[in-house]
Amino acid sequence: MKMSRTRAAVGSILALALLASALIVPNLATAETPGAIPGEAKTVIEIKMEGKKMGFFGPATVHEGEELEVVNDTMPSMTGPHTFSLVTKGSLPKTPKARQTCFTPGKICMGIAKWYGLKGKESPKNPLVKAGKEGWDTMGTATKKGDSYFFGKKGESIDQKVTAKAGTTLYFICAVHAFMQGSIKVLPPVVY
Ligand SMILES: [Cu+2]
Repeated sequence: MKMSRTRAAVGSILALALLASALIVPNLATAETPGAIPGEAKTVIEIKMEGKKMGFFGPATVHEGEELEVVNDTMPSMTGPHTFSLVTKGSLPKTPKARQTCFTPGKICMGIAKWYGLKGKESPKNPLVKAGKEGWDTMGTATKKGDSYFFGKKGESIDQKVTAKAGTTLYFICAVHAFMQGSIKVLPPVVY
């Protein structure tokens, strides 16, 4: 009697273990980056004020396949909204004059508004513009869509995988504040 009860207990533990693995395996199978454990590593870029300087603050590098989160820590009623928009290096306005005229026809800030299907500085209905593959990978120009997110609220964040190839440097800008610019270099994927 005692023996059979133990066997039954072992059997049910095995059944639970099998059930647990059945529940876990499909998640691993759908992971986009083989070798990377989803949720294991996350890189964060913050939109915030440091003293009087408003900008993007984050690390210089991120690994291919890693989650890259961008979070807005500013108050839109004070600063206005922001975008985190991937753009080609050549699209970035470099001089004060180029930044002042960024939101004019043919320039990148107005170009980003057009990615959203907007004519002016109104807020988009859908905050996310997807270009190329899923995740952060495509840098746009004044005439070609790139990946972008529009932040209309404090505390709002967007979290996507970096799908750009290792060796790429992703450049980004805020279409509302052309002086908000940055870049992050994509390193080879981490193998766990
Ligand atoms: Cu901004």
